[in-house]
Amino acid sequence: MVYQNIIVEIRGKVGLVTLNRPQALNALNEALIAELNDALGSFESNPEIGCTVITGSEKAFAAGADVKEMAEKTYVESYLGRFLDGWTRIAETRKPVIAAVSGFCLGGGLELAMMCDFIIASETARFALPEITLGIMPGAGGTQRLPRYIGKAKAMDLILTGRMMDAVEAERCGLVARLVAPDRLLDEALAAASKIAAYSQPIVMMAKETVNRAQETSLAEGARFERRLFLSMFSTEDQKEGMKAFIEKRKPAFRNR
Ligand code: DAK
Repeated sequence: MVYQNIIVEIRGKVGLVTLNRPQALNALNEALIAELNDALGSFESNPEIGCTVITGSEKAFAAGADVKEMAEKTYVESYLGRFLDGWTRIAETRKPVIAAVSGFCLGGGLELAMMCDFIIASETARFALPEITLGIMPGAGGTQRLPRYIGKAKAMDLILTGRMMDAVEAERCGLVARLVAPDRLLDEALAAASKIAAYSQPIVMMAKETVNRAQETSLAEGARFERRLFLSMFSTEDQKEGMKAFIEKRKPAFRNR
């Protein structure tokens, strides 16, 4: 696929996607989402890649779904044409994905960032779900994921008022994992991604799957799921290598087996 709305690079074991529609503050149109899905799919099937970073520009991670593309849609046309169906693919990614966010991260842009495994933000980042101002509500998981990240009270505040939250507030309330100076953003995200990608890939993927279970099930069921996957790790060569390397005081050489 030829990419016109994103830039795709491979940095060591890390896949890097830069959203690239500067004329529209990286508004997420159907073409961009299709390209993003294609890139994520190629990283998923590439055994050399262990983690992905999605980033935008200094001014905008993404200012939302493309309002100009949506404005005149009818229900039947959207339903029959499966408009916006492609968005769910991102949350199904099995390898870890980090969102490196600078500038505006609004609407569908924030929903995309929340589908990633964690967000590293620059001090300039600004977050909002402003859909209410357009006569709609969030539709790509925002009403479900935001309360899970930051709790009901603050999620209600943001979704019902549409107000913007700055990066400090976003970190304080748990939306953002790390806050960094603007010129450090990509380096920090790539360093985190490289660190993850150097670990055993199947173990990392199982850890991601297990943490995600915490959002979907009861504590008892989640703990049972964790126990089952934990014990299964003793059937991997990487568990043997990781523990042996610790005892022998050397770095482990994981082989994804
Ligand atoms: N869509 C289309 N174009 C956009 C855009 C957007 N979301 N955001 C900005 N742009 C365009 C502007 O129209 C402008 O284009 P020109 O006029 O130059 O042609 C250009 O980007 C620069 O924007 P501004 O001139 O407005 O720049 P400012 O610095 O003055 O303002 C701003 C920046 C981010 C505050 C402002 O652009 C703004 O408020 N943008 C809209 C933010 C917004 O309302 N976002 C939420 C959109 S609704 C779903 C999946 C996803 C969604 C729903 C369902 N399913 C899977 C079912 C998501 C919905 C949304 O995100």
